[in-house]
Amino acid sequence: MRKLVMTIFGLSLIAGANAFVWVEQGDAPEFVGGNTAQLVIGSGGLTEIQGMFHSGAPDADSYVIQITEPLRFEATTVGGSTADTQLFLFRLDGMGVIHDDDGAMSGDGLRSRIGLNGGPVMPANMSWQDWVNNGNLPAGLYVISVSEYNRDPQAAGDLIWNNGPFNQQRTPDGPNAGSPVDAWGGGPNGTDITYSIFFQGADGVPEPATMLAIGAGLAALAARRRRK
Ligand SMILES: [Ca+2]
Ligand SMILES: [Ca+2]
Ligand SMILES: [Ca+2]
Repeated sequence: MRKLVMTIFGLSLIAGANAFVWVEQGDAPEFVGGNTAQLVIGSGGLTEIQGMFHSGAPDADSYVIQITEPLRFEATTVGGSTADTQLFLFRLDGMGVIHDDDGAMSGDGLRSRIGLNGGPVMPANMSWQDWVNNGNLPAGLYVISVSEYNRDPQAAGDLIWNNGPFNQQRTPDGPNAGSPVDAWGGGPNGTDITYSIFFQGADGVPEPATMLAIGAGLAALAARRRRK
């Protein structure tokens, strides 16, 4: 049994040893509920997503991530793009959670920042810590979307978040704040431009195949021990 425990420990170390960067696969979709976001697969700590806004049409890119430490969670495009970005966080059911257009920290410029260092959560004007401790961001899976200003998520034909005020992270405050995202509108056709979203307190979604492989390895080990 001790050997088995050591093996499990070893496997979990291998699986969780390395923080990782996710690179957009193709063009990540615009989240409109269901499975319309790219799964960020991996474990050990998600530090960055690298992607691209594509020329020719307005582009929002959506990713499923895991928030592991809500109190210290942060996502920011500061230092990762020259574009005027926006960040939107959704629950898996499409309901808006929090959004920022232009970050609240001095020097953020037109780049975006949500989370611990994103300033008070508006319009409630609560500290990040109080807002999280009030049960607004339980650890788990979320969808994060990045877009170029002014490509915005909509519900039933109207905005989930108002366009302003800027330099604040805000919970949904638009005319359809209480409905799940079902479309995106507006935004520039733009040129190909790369972005990075930097994270803390986040991780990827464990890969089903990896989980199965580890499970199969353990099953084989257990069977071998039973034969002895
Ligand atoms: Ca893209
Ligand atoms: Ca896209
Ligand atoms: Ca912006």
